[in-house]
Amino acid sequence: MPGTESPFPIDINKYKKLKLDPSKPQLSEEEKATLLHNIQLLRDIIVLFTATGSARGVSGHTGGAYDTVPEVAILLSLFEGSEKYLPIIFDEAGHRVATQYLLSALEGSLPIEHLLQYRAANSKLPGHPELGLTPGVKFSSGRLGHMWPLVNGVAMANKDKTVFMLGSDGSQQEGDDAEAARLAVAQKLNIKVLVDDNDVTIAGHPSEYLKGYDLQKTLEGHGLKVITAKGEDIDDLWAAISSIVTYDGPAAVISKRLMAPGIPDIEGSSHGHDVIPIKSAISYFKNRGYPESMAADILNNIKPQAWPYLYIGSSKEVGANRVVFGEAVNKVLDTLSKEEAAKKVMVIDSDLEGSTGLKIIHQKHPEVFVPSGIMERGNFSAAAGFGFDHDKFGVFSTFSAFLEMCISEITMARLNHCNVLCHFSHSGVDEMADNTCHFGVNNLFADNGLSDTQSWLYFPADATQMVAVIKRVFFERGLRFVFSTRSKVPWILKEDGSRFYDDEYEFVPGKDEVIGEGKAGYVVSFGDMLYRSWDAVARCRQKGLDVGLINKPTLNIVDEEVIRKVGSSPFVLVVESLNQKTGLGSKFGTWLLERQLTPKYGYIGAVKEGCGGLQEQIPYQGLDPQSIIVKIMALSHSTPAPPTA
Ligand SMILES: Cc1ncc(C[n+]2csc(CCOP(=O)(O)OP(=O)(O)O)c2C)c(N)n1
Repeated sequence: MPGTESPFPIDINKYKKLKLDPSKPQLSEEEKATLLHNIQLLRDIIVLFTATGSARGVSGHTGGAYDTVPEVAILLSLFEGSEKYLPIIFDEAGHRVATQYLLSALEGSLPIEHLLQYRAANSKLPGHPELGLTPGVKFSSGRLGHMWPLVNGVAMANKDKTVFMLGSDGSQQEGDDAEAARLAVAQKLNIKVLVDDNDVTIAGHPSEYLKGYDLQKTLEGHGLKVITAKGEDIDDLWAAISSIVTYDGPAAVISKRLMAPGIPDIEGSSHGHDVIPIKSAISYFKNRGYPESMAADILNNIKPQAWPYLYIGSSKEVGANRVVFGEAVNKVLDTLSKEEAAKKVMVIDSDLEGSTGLKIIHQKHPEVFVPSGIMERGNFSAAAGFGFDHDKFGVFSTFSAFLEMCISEITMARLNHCNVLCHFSHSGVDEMADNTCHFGVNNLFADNGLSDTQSWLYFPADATQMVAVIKRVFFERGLRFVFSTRSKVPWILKEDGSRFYDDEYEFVPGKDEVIGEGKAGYVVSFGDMLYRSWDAVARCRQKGLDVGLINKPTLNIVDEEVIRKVGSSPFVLVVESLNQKTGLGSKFGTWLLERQLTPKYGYIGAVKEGCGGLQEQIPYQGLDPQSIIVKIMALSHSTPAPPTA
């Protein structure tokens, strides 16, 4: 039976339990053979089930989890041999979640067949481990640099145990890891960090983009005992791990290896960071001596799921606003000479240039571009410092989820009157297979200045509006935040079918835009929710309910004229994919009331942990057009509650 209905074709029961004693730093021949057998078996399983993420078009990560299998096999053998270890394999690189799903299957918490649903919507196998969601998963991880500090506390609470954490050369770039190392040393915590130093992250090789970064020196400098080992030499790796396990105090093994060793197409390359392509997985298994049909029957029979829906009021073509950001910046830079551009502008990346649109700036305007590490706080502040000069402008970009990390730096940049243009992509929840830890839903946290300062938060609704926003605000002073989604968005259309935002359109900061007038009430929306709201509004109108729609591309500034217009209508509904607790809807009601405007009021946004998958996330949060219509109907039909005595 092909596809995901197939029985899992690799027998997990061939895993052989093994006990290892760290007081013996040399493996016997038998121990070595068993370890190598287990490593190969577990690696094959990881390759097969992560490749289903490729097949169903939901991406994923193969190489990192595959890399750390030798460390995992050794840790399982230590846990088998003694109770003095906390039997959780914490991992600071949550994208290596395949390891945790595999461990769940090994301990019997998940049926192995279920792993073929890797990253499928509602499978409970999302892109990062989420505690409480997946049977057998023992912690949440996914934001780099966030795990070691927490594991320190776990070690403090379990003083009689040795606590392990898998590390990575990407995650170790985060400043929090340095703080965690210092605390572990100061408190003599019995914590052991096993770092996969494969010299690969998303955007390239740390040895090239972050010269001087040296894990051995860094961790030794903090005071840990550190051993660098050959990760693919099991004798060397065991000698190193046994040595740090018998040492009393914080210690690390740095495993040097190529990314995805032994997987021909992706070995040593950044492509190994992502999910393995189907073709490479099939040839990997062929090389490994499996019949070709084994992987092919499964992988070739999984198809990406399409959700055809004909939206009213937006184009069939879609644009990737997160990429358009970079194109729009290039258009501005094209107007300057290279020398002028280099003097005036600095664009800094945090290992996500391919995802947040900076790559095309890197390619076309290398004179302004600084590739940097996974160090969002430091990189943001560097951009701010560049823009400390009144006539210079820093540009910073990462995912919206990590805006939460930079709040304090944003405050200090504001107090230093810096000029920074920030692009936070992957806002909201749409198509976020990476799931909850990657949701970018607290964007309004960026508006954290007092009332006597101003920041500007912009969320363009389509690609033409994105270009217009950047053109207008690029050389404005102060802190400017521009948001985009992971998903593409269509162009907003007028009722006559022409584009609402055309090449003549000029963006005005702080101005709300009336997409459609209405007498029955207004929906206020922005970004990726505007076209969905426009569809919902159009369908209400077809049923005779004359609803209007407002685009609010500047999230945090009140447009007095428009708020009076919508506030004088029977109802206002704010629709967004940001956090319902902290988004526009949580403010708009106050803005109405303080102007003595009292329409019926409702607001909807993201309300719960994600369901994984892509298009499924929006309806799961109750944000699809049908759900918007239900909310519109409820507001337009409900009568005000009678006043209480
Ligand atoms: C705080 C934070 N910043 C950025 C990311 C996005 N991101 C996920 S994995 C990754 C690169 C990780 O490299 P590494 O940990 O060495 O993993 P490997 O490439 O070896 O799998 C980045 C930048 C993230 N998850 N968390």
